[in-house]
Amino acid sequence: EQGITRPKGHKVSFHYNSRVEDMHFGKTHPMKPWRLTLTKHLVLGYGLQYAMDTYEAVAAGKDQVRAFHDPDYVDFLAEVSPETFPALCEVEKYKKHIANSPYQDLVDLGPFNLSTSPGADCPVFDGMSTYLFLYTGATLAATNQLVTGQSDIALNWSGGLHHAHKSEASGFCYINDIVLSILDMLRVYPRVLYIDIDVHHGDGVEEAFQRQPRVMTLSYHRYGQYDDTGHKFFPGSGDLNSTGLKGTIGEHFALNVPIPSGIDDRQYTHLFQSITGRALEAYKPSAIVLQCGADSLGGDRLGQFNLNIKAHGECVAFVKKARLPLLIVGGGGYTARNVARAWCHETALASDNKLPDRIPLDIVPRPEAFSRKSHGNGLLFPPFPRTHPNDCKDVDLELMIKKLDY
Ligand code: V1P
Ligand code: CA
Ligand code: ZN
Repeated sequence: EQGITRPKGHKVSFHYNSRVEDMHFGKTHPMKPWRLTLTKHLVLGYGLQYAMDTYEAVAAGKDQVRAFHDPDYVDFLAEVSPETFPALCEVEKYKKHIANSPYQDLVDLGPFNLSTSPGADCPVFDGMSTYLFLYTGATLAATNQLVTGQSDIALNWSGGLHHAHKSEASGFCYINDIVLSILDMLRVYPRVLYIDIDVHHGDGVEEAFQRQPRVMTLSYHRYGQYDDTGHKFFPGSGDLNSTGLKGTIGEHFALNVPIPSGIDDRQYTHLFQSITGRALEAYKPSAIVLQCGADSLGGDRLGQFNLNIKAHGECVAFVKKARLPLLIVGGGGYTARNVARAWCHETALASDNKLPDRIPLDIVPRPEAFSRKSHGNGLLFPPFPRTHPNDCKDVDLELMIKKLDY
């Protein structure tokens, strides 16, 4: 494509398998793999494939997933489907994994926090095994590119499922591809910095490495009351004082930036650059994993921040400036047309390309997704409508920056 060039001085690889697009979590479920289809359409429409090495992902093996997850959980995930779920629930070795959940009344839960009820966060759906092992395979292939020195930046927009626990699915996440990636990185790199700009707390990754000084986790997230229902914003963890497991050598190697709703571009960029800059300086990581959840954008169906795509992308540009091996993964993002815009823009940033703002509607297969009258057809179109009042006070943010600088 005209104007698209390969970056000088570094190599970028893009890892993906279109089969993840066929998945449906359920009619009312906010997680839509369709956002990955739209992202692919934009990336290809702009011609960014000419700037990177593109790899078709293959499924991760069960043995690879067992590096973090409970072997029973891995067996269950490999076999589960809406058809096999009832019988699997009766298998003795899985019965001990039926947890006491505060949401027990709301949905009929099976083992590992999985459920076939509509409305469950982690439903069992058709083809889910294929989907889980594919997004994980893509992240592991991307990681392999980095640790072998074949890529300097590796991208997997279908990964970044930061809530999954060792033997439990949580918040739309089943396999924690990030934890598996970092475990592979630790064979090669002395220290890994994990940065998470999804609007939700990266609790699964933090928990996995809470005793581990060789991994520093840094999550920026909405924290506090969800609305007037009395519920907390999911998952409810990640306050300023959670800094790693006390009494272990991992203490002080977790950082959390809890943020009230409605934060704007200026405030977020200042927070992000101050705290991330300081973490880089103090921790001196050998490699970085950046989770780019796009639910921190304004107008997201679940998120409560007011970021524009430009500010979201500036986080990627800032981290890239560290010139360290960098894995970039996706995560949340529930207003599909905006997720696709952000991740396409960030693919361009990773490969040193500046895209024309006019989306090539004549080339993308679904131009109607990007040509809404109300939103215009630009890539970084002007500010999202402010859907949440800004509850962030500059003085409080400044205090937070100070407190985190220990
Ligand atoms: O708030 C909850 C729990 C489940 N409820 C009973 C309380 N769950 C959230 C989960 C959000 C997960 C975010 C994942 C990620 O960080 C990474 C991929 O982005 C939730 C919400 C919400 N508004 O927070 N679940 C749902 N909405 C939901 C809605 C409809 C159907 C199924 C789930
Ligand atoms: Ca986060
Ligand atoms: Zn999220």
